[in-house]
Amino acid sequence: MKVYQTSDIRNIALVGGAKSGKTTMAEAMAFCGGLINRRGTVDGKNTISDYRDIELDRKYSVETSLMYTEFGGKKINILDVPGFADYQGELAAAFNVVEAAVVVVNAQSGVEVGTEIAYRYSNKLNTPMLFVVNHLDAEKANFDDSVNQLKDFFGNKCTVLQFPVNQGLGFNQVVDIVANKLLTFKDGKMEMADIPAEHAGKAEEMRMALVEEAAAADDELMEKYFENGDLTPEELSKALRLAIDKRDLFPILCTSAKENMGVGRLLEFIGQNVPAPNEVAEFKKTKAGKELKCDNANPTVAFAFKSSKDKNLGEITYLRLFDGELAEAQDVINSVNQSKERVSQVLICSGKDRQRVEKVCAGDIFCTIKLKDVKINQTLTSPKNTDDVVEEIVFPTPIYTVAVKAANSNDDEKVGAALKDMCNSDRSLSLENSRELRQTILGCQGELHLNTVKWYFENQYKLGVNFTAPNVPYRETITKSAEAMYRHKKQSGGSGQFGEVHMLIEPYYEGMPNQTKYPIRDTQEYNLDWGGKLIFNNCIVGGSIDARFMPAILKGIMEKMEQGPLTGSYARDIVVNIYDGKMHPVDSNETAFKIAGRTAFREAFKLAAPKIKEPIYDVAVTVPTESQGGVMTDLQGRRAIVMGMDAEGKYTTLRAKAPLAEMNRYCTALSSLTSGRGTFTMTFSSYELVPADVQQALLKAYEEAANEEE
Ligand SMILES: Nc1nc2c(ncn2[C@@H]2O[C@H](COP(=O)(O)OP(=O)(O)OP(=O)(O)O)[C@@H](O)[C@H]2O)c(=O)[nH]1
Ligand SMILES: [Mg+2]
Repeated sequence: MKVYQTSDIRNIALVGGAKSGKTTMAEAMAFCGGLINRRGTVDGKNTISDYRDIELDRKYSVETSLMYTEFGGKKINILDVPGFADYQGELAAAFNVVEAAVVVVNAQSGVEVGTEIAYRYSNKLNTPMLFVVNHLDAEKANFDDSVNQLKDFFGNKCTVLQFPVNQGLGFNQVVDIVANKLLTFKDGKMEMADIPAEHAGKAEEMRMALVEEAAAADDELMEKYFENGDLTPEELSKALRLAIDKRDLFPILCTSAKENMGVGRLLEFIGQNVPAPNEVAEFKKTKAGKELKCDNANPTVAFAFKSSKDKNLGEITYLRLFDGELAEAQDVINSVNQSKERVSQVLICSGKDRQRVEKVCAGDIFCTIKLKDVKINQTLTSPKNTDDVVEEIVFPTPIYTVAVKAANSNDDEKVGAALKDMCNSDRSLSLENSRELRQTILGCQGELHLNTVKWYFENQYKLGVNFTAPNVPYRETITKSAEAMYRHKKQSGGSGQFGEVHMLIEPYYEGMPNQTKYPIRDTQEYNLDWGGKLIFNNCIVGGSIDARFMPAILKGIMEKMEQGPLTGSYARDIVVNIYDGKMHPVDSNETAFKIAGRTAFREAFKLAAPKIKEPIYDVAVTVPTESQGGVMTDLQGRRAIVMGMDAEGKYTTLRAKAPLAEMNRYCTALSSLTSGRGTFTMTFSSYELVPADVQQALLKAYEEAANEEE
């Protein structure tokens, strides 16, 4: 297999709406490059990039596939990224390792959720972008509508470089403004001819507008344009390349991936107008801010952006080489944890097929196997530049959480290992073993993402697993003062136990003066691990309880604070004053005082108008303005209080405070209220008292559960 030089490498990601034709496009690209001599189809389950069992089963992409094609002497690395919004983690990774995103748009539906998400990432990461209006052979294809929507959503940088002559059934011709030709597609071939008179006027007008726009990318070109009133094809090409790279221009091109029309020309366009890895306006940086210039002469910097587990090969690590070369059997250092690694094989991917190469040049994308311990977001370097750590990919934070439990407790360990595996290769999942909730909590991007996890459990790991709503981390507190005493006395057999504790408990609030009706001898303030405070005051006079028993009393109280008297939730924000008690000269010991402290606390708690507090979150929901009303009504139905709203472009962001208990599966509801276009974030705000009816329901549920356990 040939080694491609950096200047001959192009890295692109195929992104965009679900089912817009990315996988079909990737297949046509491989075909155009002569890598395959028959094009597979997604429905025929024989494409290069949708090869995983789950993809064959579902007939859509679930993971990004790495493949390549060769066109005009250039190696074009293609990342075929899944389009469903729930697989955004794949999108985040892909955007970090390519020089341009090719956003595939379905001509029948225009701008979709996936188009908008792709645009957002491109904006955030400053990645150049090309739009390809696909499905032009479909009966309902509407190029003009699609273009208008693109401009409407993403502005006037969206520039038509090709338009179809005969879209819909029978589609086979495109006017190419840059080539200044009519392209006709027939039997997988493309012919070029002069633009017929009926389209020549429009084409020339568009070409001149393009020349003027593109020339603005460079002062020298602008001067030439002013001098001659036009640019030569070479000058135009240079101008385009600069404008695309600087994100001053988003070209719009035309294809039918299914019929392999326009795909060869698209590859040629990419070869000519997407910068090589060493020609970009902005280089990737290390965390320390050093530019990685994709130069073979520099020491190696390879970045792991994806990993997956293969039945036979074990872990496959996908890497992008941001600097230097990398050869087979090269020793490298994982610059994140300083461990030594050997890259025993350098593999070039074409979906599930891999070919060994002796080395890869700066800028290339490849994979390798059998690394000891390299995770996504880690960097491999030469021993001499171990300070180089590539800026990490920021994966989307999970917005949907579920509690996971093995159906059969014998499988607990296996389920735990499978979850860990999945989270290792998909960083948009999260996993937490919550001691407080006594649940394993899996975070994901939505219902479809969760279904994917379920599919793996069922079909790959063959494990029965139950998914339930996560418990809500309630808190318990008191709302008035109360006193209680408890005497713990046991005098059967040998040495007995005796301890008596009297306490006054009061609600704690921020800034309260630390004084009670009893004089305080000693005070201790505890910031509880679960939030809130416990103030523990020793108000004993006359030595009714020895100071040495105070820690035991505190321990007993803490035990009850950890498992509150109402529902077993953590208790918080309480002042405890120990003001009296009794000891026995022989039988008093720590255990006795611990029990007395715990029980007196429980009794006082019950008398102190105890209340349940629930976590309230700051929620920011961004939705298309037309669905704002429905979203607001839904939020209010969730006991949320809307705090304000801001409009920006077509979108409105609603800010609200909402109880966590009501926000379970919110992503699903929001998706259906906004046709998938709404997004939201949630951050913890405070604990607030639950309404009386909610408290009643919680107490009842706790009682029932406790009875069941007995
Ligand atoms: N008529 C027509 N159908 C197409 C075209 N491109 C793709 N399709 C069909 O559209 C469906 C979806 O195509 P895919 O290639 O799987 O789309 P995708 O964008 O990869 O989908 P995801 O990966 O799930 O986001 C398939 O049935 C394709 O045959 C096209 O240009 N014209
Ligand atoms: Mg696909």
